[in-house]
Amino acid sequence: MSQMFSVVARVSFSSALSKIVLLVVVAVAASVNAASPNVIVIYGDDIGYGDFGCYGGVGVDTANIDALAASGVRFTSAYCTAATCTPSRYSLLTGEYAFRNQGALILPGNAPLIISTQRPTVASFLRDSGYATALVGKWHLGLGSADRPLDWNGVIAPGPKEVGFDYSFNMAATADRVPSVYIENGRVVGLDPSDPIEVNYQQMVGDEPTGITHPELLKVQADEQHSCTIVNGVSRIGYMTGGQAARFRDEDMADTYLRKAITFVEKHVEQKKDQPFFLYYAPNENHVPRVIHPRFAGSSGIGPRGDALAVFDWCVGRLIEELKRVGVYENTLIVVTSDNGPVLFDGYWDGAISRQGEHRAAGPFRGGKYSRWEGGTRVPMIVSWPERSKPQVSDAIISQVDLFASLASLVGKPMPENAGADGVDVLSALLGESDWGREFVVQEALTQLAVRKGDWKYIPPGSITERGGVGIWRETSVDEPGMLFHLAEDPGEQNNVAEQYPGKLEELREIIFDIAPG
Ligand code: NG6
Ligand code: CA
Repeated sequence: MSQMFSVVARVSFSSALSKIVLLVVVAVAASVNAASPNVIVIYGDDIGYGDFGCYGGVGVDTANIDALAASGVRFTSAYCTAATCTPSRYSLLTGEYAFRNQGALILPGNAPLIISTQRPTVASFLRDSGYATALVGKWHLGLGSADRPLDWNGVIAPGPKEVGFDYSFNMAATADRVPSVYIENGRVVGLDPSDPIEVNYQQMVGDEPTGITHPELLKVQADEQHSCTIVNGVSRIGYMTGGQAARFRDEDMADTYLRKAITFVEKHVEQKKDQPFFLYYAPNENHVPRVIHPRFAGSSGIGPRGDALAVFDWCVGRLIEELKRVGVYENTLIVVTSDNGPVLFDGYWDGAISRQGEHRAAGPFRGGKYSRWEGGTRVPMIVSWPERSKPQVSDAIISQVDLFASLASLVGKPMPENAGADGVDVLSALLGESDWGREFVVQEALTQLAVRKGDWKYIPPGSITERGGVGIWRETSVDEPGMLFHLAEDPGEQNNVAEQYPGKLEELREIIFDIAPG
């Protein structure tokens, strides 16, 4: 155990025979319980409630995830905190609802870090509790500080390391945003110093082709927002120049992240078998652009979006195989979930809508990414710890914001005082030891809120934004006093019963008011 410290006590005493100097070496284990498992959070991107076979998904083979679900706990009422990436990731790592941080909006690739380095995160907490910690995959929580421009050619900090990750291999934001490079421990991988990177979201830098000027160079056509600099035949959001040798190939991204995740586990176990690890593994699948490696292209019956899900499933399976091979699978708690609900068309013409067939990405729920309908934040979530899990399907209401408090409970330590306080310890639900999670959960979409309590869901006045089809945004206005749904009878949120149950509406309205006044 790395964080063991030795107390060497020199106790001298005399006896009838001689003076004996006794060295008493007392090894005191640090705070981690001997039994503390490794923890791996596999955070899918834009994967909907209905996308995996075990949640009813059709046309895609997700056998590895389905098997994990069968041996662990599969949740039917698990929520990410928001219907987009940055706020959900913020909450998962900090234990704080993202609406409390005004910077927790979909970030451009050159945004500064939005997590204060003073704030404990799941990663820093586990690190301080004796875990080795690693991030592999999508970051999208900003890099660098707000008071000076980030130099992509130097040390990129503060970032993952400063909020608790010993090791990091990540992209800055999303695959559809520049800079299209990997960053390992705060440095762009494979950067040639004579070809420095420059990034700009306001205006063009350099003279490289864009989706607008050179559509003939594109592998996949894109809408205007996604038509800036072309990297690897894909036009992106934002402009970049330089860093040619460092640019990633979308087709290889899943393999690259998987290899880094596996290498981290392998090396760690080889060198420090007794120290537990925390791996936050955030693949790109199935965020746009869905540019699939040839060996998976066409592997699903529903086009590149399904192929991306198959890739995700394959990565989960490979990682599990590796955990088994190095002998740590049994004592590893694995969480598989998603950062927001599904979206079919999200800027690139990849056939996700026309080819979906019978597949319903949000399952029985209405809406998806960006929206306050259930489909925006109710996500698949599977928790498996072979040594401990009581396999079952659980209807407990839980939120990803609860992860921090639950892991604190797992390692038997109190939450740090200045940690996010919105989480509830739902460890026993995560392990299948209880079917109770939390009483209510707040859902956010593009800064507007909703709340679910028991079977009821309340959507305050405002609007609901959705992708309505290829190139179409749909906006639903929610008038006073808001909308009320009974989710058990009406999971698809079709019948607004606000008028029939004014008392219930008031009860839920007050929850929102108390938790987010104004
Ligand atoms: C949106 C992008 C979308 C996607 C999303 C972030 C436009 C029109 N759309 O702004 O393509 O990148 O941001 O997705 O620019 S998320 O999963 O990281 O939140
Ligand atoms: Ca996402």
